[in-house]
Amino acid sequence: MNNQIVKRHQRNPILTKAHIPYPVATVHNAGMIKHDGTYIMLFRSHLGNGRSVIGLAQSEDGFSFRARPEPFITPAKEEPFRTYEEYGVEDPRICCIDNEYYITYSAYSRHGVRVTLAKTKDFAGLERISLITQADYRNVVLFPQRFHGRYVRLDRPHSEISPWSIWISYSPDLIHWGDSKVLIKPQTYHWDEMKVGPGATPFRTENGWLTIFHGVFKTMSGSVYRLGAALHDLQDPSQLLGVADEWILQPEDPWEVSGYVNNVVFCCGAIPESDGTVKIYWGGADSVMCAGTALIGDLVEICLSKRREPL
Ligand code: BMA
Repeated sequence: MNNQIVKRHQRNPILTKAHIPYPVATVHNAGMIKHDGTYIMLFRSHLGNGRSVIGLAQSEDGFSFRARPEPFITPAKEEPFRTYEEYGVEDPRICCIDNEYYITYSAYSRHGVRVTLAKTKDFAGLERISLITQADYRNVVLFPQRFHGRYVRLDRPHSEISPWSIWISYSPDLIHWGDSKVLIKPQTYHWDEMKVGPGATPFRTENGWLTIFHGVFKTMSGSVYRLGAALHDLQDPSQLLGVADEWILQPEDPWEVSGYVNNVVFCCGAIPESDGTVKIYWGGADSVMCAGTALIGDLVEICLSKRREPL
């Protein structure tokens, strides 16, 4: 069964508001990276006013996390970021390029949602670089290497004519982006028929770049967020080798089914290990952080053997 590709960790949820040393209503949608052998988790929390900040927790084994006493990213006080982060910062992704950690996160304001790019060398401080999208973009994930000298990202613009789809764009400097092309669209009467969006930072496998994305299906009792997988060509990530027709994870545990937003599993980070497994992290019901493990080979296999049309 496809829902067994990802084995849930026995101590889920692995991080909740009870573990956070400052007052928060939720802990979810965390970006992940391994830094000097330590697992770093940048997690989103709703504050009591309904707006979000980003905290940092760390772990030696990838499952037991300890949160820092203060949030790591709060809305900027300096322009131009202050205007666009007024309503909060959400859903970070982390990507290591040339020994620097780049963080992309949603910046909410009265002008819509944009994406801020920031960087750090060691997770001590943070330097904001630029707002790298206009409004109505979310879920920017960077590839951890350049292709023919250019940086590459996946993102998710939204328009009424082409709702919530996954696109690819290129940049010489991480700031100016272009040559955009649509890669994956929601499929009618399918588990992702309402929206798709990039999830975890892509990771390299022998067979291609593996991406984990979310797909949304609208029901009579609200929308259901599930996770899917896609495989991109190693040399040219705009070429899809396969998009798995079936989801790899859906809300099933009580803390995924019911919470701040019911029926949500939402992934912003995965960490491939040298033993052929990948640790996958997801927010459950926009309330708690969960983790699981999959065999990278199984994810590749489902992308190649059970394909659906990307567009
Ligand atoms: C999306 C985003 C995510 C959230 C999801 C489910 O649109 O807001 O941050 O996890 O909805 O509520």
